[in-house]
Amino acid sequence: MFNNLFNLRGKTVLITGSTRGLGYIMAKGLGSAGAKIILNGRNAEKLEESVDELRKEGFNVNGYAFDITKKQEICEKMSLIEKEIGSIDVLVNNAGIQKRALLIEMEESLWREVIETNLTGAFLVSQQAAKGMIARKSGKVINICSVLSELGRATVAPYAAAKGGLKMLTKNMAVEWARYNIQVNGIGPGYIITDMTRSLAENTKFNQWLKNRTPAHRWGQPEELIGTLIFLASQASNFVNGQIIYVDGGILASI
Ligand code: GCO
Repeated sequence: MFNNLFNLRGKTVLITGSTRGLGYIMAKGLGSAGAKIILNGRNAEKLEESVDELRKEGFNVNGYAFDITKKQEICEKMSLIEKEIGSIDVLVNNAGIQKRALLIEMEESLWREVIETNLTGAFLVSQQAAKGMIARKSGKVINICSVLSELGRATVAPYAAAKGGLKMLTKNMAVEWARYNIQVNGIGPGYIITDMTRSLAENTKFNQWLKNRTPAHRWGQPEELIGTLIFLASQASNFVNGQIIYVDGGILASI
């Protein structure tokens, strides 16, 4: 009765920002559960290299290059995906950037770029994907939030504001789309070793502070997000709506 709960065979999953980093590893995780993978990135050449790598590892994978902040590109490419590959069953809004500066001296362009990419991009891609999911009365949307959806840290205000907004966008998508059998949830990673955080991990002072601030007293590994991701992408979460699951080594449990 329960042996297919986490099985993604026959499901098509689009992960935005998956040419490398967390998105790439999440694509492999979902592929390992049987999903047909669609990678996304802005750079078509780098995307093709990532598609080739995963194909060599035996994954069923395709790549579609588009900028998640440009509605026209999103509409064109997602229509192409539905035509060439089929319906998108699961959307993972992972694409995001990090640009650090103190608020008092921050350029408006930096603020707008981070908000546009990390928050507005998720709205635009989800809006397009939801059209098909609503028509089919089935779908999953997983928004990659952050512990910074809940906490602030000096120099990352636009990132935290965007991830806080993404948490609330997750809840609003869930409220509006649950009636169409679309489950919208989020994952909130703690401090995980990725391209985005490597400079922090290599900074002795920050590294020691982070380990002391994390009850597990260590950084997380990208692979440690995969179990939660497969849960939220599978039928095991069919009655879970508007939840953010924090995979953070206990940071949010601790003062
Ligand atoms: C930072 C980090 C964080 C992490 C992650 C934590 O500067 O504090 O880049 O933003 O990337 O989001 O969940």
